[in-house]
Amino acid sequence: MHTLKMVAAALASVAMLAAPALAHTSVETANIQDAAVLETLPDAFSFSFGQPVGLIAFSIRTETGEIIDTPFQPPRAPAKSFSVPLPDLAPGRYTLEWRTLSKDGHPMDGKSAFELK
Ligand SMILES: [Cu+2]
Repeated sequence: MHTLKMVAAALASVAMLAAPALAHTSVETANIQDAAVLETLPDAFSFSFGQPVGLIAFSIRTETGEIIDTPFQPPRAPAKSFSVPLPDLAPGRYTLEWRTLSKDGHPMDGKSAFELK
């Protein structure tokens, strides 16, 4: 699978370049904050970073650890903001998980857990 190959490549690059995380950028804005309790799920998860990053993986995990399939294809081009369409979800607890690639080639994982009422 394409995404897995890219993640494997990213992991390999981390092993080779175990450098300090100085050039890294983190999430600046997100329309679903970590630990949010939502009455209504937005159509998309929109989030942005301080600098352009590559978004190389995105998934939605249920409380029991299952991955919910989405048609999302990570874009190839680096960008400062992303909008990932969300599927209809039943009430419950979920975690959005993503992996970005910073300019210096290091992958960074992020996540945002939320409860949908
Ligand atoms: Cu780095």
